[in-house]
Amino acid sequence: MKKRNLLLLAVAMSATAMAQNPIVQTYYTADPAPMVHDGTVYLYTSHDEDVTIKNFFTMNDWRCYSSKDMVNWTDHGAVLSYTDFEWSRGDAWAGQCVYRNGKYYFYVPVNQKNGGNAIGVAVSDSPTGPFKDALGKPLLASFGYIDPTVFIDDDGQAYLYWGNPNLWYVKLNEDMLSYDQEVGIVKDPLNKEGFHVRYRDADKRPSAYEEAPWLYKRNDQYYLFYAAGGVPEHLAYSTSSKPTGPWVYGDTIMHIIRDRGAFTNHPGVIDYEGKTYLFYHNGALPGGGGFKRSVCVDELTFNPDGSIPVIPPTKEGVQAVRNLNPFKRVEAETIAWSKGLKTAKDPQTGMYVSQIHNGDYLKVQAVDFNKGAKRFNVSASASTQGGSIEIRLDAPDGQLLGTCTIGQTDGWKTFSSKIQKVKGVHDVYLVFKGGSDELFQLDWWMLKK
Ligand code: FUB
Repeated sequence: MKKRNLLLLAVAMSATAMAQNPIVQTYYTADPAPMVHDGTVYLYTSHDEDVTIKNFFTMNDWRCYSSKDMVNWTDHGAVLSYTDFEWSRGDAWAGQCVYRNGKYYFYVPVNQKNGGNAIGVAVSDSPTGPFKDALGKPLLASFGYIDPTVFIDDDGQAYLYWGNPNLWYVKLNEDMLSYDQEVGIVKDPLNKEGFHVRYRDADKRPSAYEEAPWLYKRNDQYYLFYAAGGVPEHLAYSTSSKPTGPWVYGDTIMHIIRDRGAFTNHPGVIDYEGKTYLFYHNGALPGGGGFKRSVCVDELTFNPDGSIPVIPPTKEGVQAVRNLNPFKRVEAETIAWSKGLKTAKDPQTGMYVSQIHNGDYLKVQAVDFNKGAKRFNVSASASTQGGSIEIRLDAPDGQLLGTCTIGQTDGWKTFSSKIQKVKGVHDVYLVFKGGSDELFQLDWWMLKK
């Protein structure tokens, strides 16, 4: 191979090794709604099905992921579906889950059986479900009632914003299942002072506001993030001294994503471990696009006056905020990056990694080997042919620490293999080898000293 080709190959390989966005590769995910609770980031997403029907959003359920380090995301699977609302016929679009008084409230837009838009609320005792329809009927229902977002202020008052093409809010009651009837449903005027002007105004809407509101507070200032445009959408923000406005237009925070974007975008903003993060979506996974989107995350910073500089969407994503301890069981579905894999759930094992074929791999980032490990243990199930796992450092073709052979099994079984001793913090790649069929499934792995 010529020197120039070798150089290009090296650049391509390091770009693959570095990629962190989109943060989920096993499914198409969209409409991120992050929630920080008890030191963990829970990321709720909508889910674009692999097969798009009638060239339109094909969305049936909402998925949940969690992370303590912002780079390795544990897949909790689909935690709520439109079928959990007996009165719904589909369109599981952008929702948000919030915690209050020991319960988790998941606000979601769906289509009613009679065809109209509606916002439902499901409740659970756990952030990862199961969630159940709390009311047995919509909380709110009318045309354009989509994209609910809930913000609980420091005084305990909760606000639910939503809507496209209008922007509405209600003040939720303490029960989170009803709203202040005296205040009622308030429609924002969406004037140009608050939401700027449209630069593609074929649809004659009053301002650049499109959809996907997200309310956030910093230093007594309220920020409303939203998708603006129209289509293709960019992300913008407005500010106010009150959670109910009047809003003052801020600026664009993310331009239209031209390189492998989607025609929509959708913001979700959190503070975690001293930094602020913007979750959004693009169309960057293989086969991706407007109806096959993928959630990404990048850091959001503030200027000294509280304004927000434009955030360029990156492939590299964000840095790990802490290292991962591999001497405790690591769920196989805790993944920083993967190729060719899916996840699945069964009642006995919970979530596991599935669809493993020769050449597929998964990466776990910032793994702290400490003073070194002697063995790699893994729980696998191989009713088909089995295969092997290469444990490699820092790249899919990086230093080989060991190879764990997975024989045929009748159910889940723990396999173990010796590995070379390395110290310090590394990215770990589990690279799967074997024949041409599906090899095995993985439940968890861990290192032994
Ligand atoms: O995911 C379906 C719709 O696309 C959402 O409700 C909007 O926010 C846009 O992302």
